Amino acid sequence: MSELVRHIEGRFDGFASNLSYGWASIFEDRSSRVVVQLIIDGVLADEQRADVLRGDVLASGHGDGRYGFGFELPDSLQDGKTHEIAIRVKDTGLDMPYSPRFFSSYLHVDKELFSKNLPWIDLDHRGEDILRRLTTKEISVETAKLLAKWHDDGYVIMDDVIDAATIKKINSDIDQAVLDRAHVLYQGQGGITSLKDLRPEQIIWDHSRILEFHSVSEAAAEAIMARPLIDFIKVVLEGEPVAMQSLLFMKGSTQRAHMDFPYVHTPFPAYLMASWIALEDVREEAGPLFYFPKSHRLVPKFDFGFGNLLAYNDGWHVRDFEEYLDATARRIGLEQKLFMAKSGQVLLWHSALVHGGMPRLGQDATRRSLVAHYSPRNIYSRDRRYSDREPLVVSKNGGVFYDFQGEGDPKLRFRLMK
Ligand SMILES: O=C(O)CCC(=O)C(=O)O
Ligand SMILES: [Fe+2]
Repeated sequence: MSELVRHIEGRFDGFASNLSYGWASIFEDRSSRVVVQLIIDGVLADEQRADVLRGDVLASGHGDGRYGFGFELPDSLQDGKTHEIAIRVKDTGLDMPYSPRFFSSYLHVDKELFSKNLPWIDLDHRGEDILRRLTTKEISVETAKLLAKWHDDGYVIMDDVIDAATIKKINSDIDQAVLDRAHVLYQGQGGITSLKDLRPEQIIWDHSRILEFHSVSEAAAEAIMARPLIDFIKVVLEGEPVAMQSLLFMKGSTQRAHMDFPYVHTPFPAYLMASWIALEDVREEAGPLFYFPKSHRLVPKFDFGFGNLLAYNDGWHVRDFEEYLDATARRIGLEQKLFMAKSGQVLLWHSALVHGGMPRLGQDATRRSLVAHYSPRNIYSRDRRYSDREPLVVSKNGGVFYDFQGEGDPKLRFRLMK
């Protein structure tokens, strides 16, 4: 038959839900049907005759219009990674127009999945568990107290875990990065760019942040990987912690009430924690961090649509989420607390703790802080920025982070490059 094939008409239209669909027909032989193949990440996965009636194809004058195909994509593609999907004509071995396309599965975590996958400390019987670990000397009295607080309130505050010299060095690294306009990721209103590509007047600290500063500043890495933080995270999450990202704020975020897990995606959202490290004393006019103790347990999770607790787009439902959280926390009667931190103090919070940044009273008031998110490495085994590659793992103090700027060259790590 291959000699007969002159022109294949049609296209790979795209995805509808988990179906990849399109149509294919032989221009010279409208009565024939074409066999098409589904190729996933370069590997033949399925084939079928393209013979489904497509009204639009018929209407546009192509034979009897029975040239449609639709492949169901396997569930294994729902893994949070991006997959290359091509449709190939079997006889010619040629890919259809608009191949390949890229299929990005959305992680879907519903209420049941969330509540069935809780770390031990979130379970009801935690009291006995803490006691048992204390008796077997697995944990110290100090850690037991922190764990009880974590279970009840969804946060802990740690003093004296990051020394003044480290904080001072982070601050001078920041000043130098800004002065030199080093290659440091800057996320502002217009998306993510590098400080080095901005003119000084374009660098503003309202509603903006620096990303992954721990990859270029060893002091920042030292802080987010401080031994007492990593030790505590390890006990809570029962695994080797990976610091998956860091955010550096120069001013109060003024971010409205939210939980972090809908935005920082992992398949097991309860296995996610954040640290907030004060890089200077927080003053009231700078818009302190606020949080609602116990909200991680007592505020029912918000449905972003189709039962998914994870958010995928900015927009109206994010506003609804924020309003819902604020209203619900208050309706339940939860107390709102402010973190009037001293430089070097750390607040760790549960991924479902409701928190945000208070409005700034003084527009110029700074409030430097460093935020990091952690997950167990066995759950978060790939760098979210390069999910198709083995991550570049840097070990520190019993935890790891995935290096960014080094890109395989450790000599470039912890350097502010222009
Ligand atoms: O520092 C703040 O105001 C809030 C930061 C925050 O919510 C976050 O980074 O997740
Ligand atoms: Fe947050």
